[in-house]
Amino acid sequence: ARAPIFRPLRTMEFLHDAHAQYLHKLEESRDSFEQVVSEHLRCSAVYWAYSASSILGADFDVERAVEFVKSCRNDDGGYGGNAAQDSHMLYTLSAVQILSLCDALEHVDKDATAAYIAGLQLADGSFQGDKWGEVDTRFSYCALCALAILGKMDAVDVSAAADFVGECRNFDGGFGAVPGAESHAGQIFCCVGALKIAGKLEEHCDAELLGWWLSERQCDSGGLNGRPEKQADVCYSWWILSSLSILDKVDWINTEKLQRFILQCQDDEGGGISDRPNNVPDVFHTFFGLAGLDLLGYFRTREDGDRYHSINPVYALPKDVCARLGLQEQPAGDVDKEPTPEASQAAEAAAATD
Ligand code: GRG
Repeated sequence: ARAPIFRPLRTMEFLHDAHAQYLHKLEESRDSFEQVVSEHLRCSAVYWAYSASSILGADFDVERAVEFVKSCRNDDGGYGGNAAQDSHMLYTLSAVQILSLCDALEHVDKDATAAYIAGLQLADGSFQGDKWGEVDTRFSYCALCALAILGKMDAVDVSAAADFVGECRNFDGGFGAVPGAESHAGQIFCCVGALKIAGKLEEHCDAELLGWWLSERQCDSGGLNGRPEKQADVCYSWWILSSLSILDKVDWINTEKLQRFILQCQDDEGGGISDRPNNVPDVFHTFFGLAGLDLLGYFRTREDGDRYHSINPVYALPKDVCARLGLQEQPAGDVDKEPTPEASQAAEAAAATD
């Protein structure tokens, strides 16, 4: 008999132990295909793996993580994606996040790292990713998030940073990478997060219109896409749910359908979560799938709910780590409540003007 083209529908059980083992194996198998192709961004991969482990309440090798981050540090105060690589804003945030997870921020020279970040801010408030000059709202988020964690927000012009992010807002309520660029869910997370950290969310964001745009991203499969007419992908469970969570509008999507979609993306053989059902898992989607389930309140409904660590939607770090750092707690978001009549009306009005 011929092998079936598609595997039967995967289990709806949450595979805690398989995921913990998958993440543990990643730590051990440095020469696997996945590890080799992600060598250049290893600092971020380590952040995804360790924050995923934290959500699961699984152990990771703190000493090894700290040594690795130290090896990525450059004399300019920034961090590269791996040892002997140029500094970049993306990896500087990942480095600071890993050290936060390890409770080892004393290994950062806070003044030097803040100066590196401040040196990448331009006169219009935007941030370059590195000395080569690309500007993108991802880097605005990375800059403000890292500085908030380090307690060094005063190193940059926060108000100008927020004004630049505001310039990237579009007619549909979403945000893009630069002024005039298409709205994209990944950039929206960065912009909403940056504005929240800057304390300027209300000034630069139309929460009702953006809530409508974000909730329109749910596809028939229950998964979320990153912009109209694109495929659903587990990573948007994070980029969109974190934004909805900051706006306190998680209940504007069908949370049960999204939960089912994420559970279907689990690999029931080797653990880990993939972008779509039946695809190969990777560490990026494993972290964002677990973080998405957490923001949906899924772990709180489980009998073993106490072992999980809830994630903060702004700083993308466990809430207990944020509390330890004195970072502001975000509203939990009541995922069971119905949208208020005012919220539904506003969303309908916004849809009518599209
Ligand atoms: C600490 C969580 C955290 C993030 C740091 C790097 C960063 C800040 C944010 C990245 C935000 C972003 C732009 C995410 C999108 C990533 C992604 C899946 C891009 C794919 O884009 P396309 O055009 O995919 O290939 P679509 O889904 O539009 O077809």
